[in-house]
Amino acid sequence: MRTQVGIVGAGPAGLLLSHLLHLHGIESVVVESRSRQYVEERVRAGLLEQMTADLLVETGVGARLQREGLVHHGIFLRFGGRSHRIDFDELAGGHTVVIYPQNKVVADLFDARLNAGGQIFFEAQETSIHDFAEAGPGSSLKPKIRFREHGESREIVCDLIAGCDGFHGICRPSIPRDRLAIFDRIYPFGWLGILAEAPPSSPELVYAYHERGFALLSMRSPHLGRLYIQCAPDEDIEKWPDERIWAELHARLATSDGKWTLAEGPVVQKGVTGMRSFVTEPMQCGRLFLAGDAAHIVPPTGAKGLNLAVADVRVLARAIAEYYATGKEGLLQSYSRICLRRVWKVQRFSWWMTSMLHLFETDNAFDRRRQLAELDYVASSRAASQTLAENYVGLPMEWDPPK
Ligand code: RFL
Ligand code: PHB
Repeated sequence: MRTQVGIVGAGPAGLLLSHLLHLHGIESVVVESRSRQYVEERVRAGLLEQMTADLLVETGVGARLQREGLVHHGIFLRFGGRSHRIDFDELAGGHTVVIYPQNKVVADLFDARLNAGGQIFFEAQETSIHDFAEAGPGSSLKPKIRFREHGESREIVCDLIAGCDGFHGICRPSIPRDRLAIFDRIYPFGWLGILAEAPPSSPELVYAYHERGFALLSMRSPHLGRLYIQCAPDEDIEKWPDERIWAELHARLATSDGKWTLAEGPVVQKGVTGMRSFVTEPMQCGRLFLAGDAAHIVPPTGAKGLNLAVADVRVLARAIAEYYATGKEGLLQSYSRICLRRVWKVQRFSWWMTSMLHLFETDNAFDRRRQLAELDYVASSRAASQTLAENYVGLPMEWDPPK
């Protein structure tokens, strides 16, 4: 079959791109290796920058987000047994963040695409992409996506391919190795995360630095808590019965006045996530454009992965729309450079939050004192807390490639 844009991956990046292109009158087909139910139930991110939430609302897929999203005006840093609030109203020009689960974002986008007649192939197997490197101006070759659906071979011929298939997808590895540079860092720890049927014990997120390791209190709704503790990168979840997880959360999140308590509830989901920073340069090759986790990964401490995927797609949709409207390649050719400018700033922020808040096994007593001094500085200096706040709520979009 033929279409204008072939999209690999029905995560937030792929689905939002398909939706934005549709609003520009551009046709796309999405190829996804998992079932709709699997993608909709996958527990992932929970925090949207205001710009991300606004885009969903402005493009008509934000009705449930407006009803159910929890707007937060600050976060707490907890260290030395005390809490320090970072106030976004005061420090970030009134920008906020919204708690709304990624799986609901994805479900809302599925509804929008399928109601508009969009085509999504689920449970595609053996997906591969072809002829993208050679396609483009002056070439008669067209990029192709091939896969098997219920045992039958299929081929999608398109003008452009968007590689939105996440970190473990096939698009990035299909680019000839000598046309990419990879930058990465793997952290010597992971996060053990739980979803608990318990009301959140704090109205806003709590990021805790503790000598036993980092802990984070987040939430999904007024009845559902999402909590994380720093653990070994290859931690065996079997060694963590619920009681042990709660005991560790109590210890790491405790305040020294003993006044704060953590509400417990049945654990309905748990898992371990590794942590890495990763960037591919450039994010495009011929007629293939990578977006979201396919191109870059951040450690979750800054809550940026999904937001960065949305920022990429915003640029890509505009570049593709300009290409079809005018035939000009300019914005398409600048796609990677425009995105990477933001990607690297967000990488820096995510690395900084991660290194300030986690225990590194190679660190000594000096490093612990230095981390505490840094937290104290962030909590007590307006300039430093403003730096955290403006990055956390989301940096403004910049459309010019870096000089
Ligand atoms: P996704 O979501 O991984 O989607 C990729 C899709 O591609 C499919 N796929 C394929 N399809 C066809 N053929 C193949 N060969 C394929 N291979 C893969 C996959 O099935 C999938 O459906 O990437 P995308 O769209 O770029 O979205 C990125 C986000 O999912 C990710 O960055 C965030 O979840 C990161 N993240 C957070 N981001 C935030 O902005 N705020 C947060 O609060 C936040 N918290 C988190 C997070 C990620 C976490 N984990 C589990 C890594 C918390 C955690 C614990
Ligand atoms: C989440 O709610 O899953 C979450 C929130 C903030 C983070 C990371 C994850 O920094």
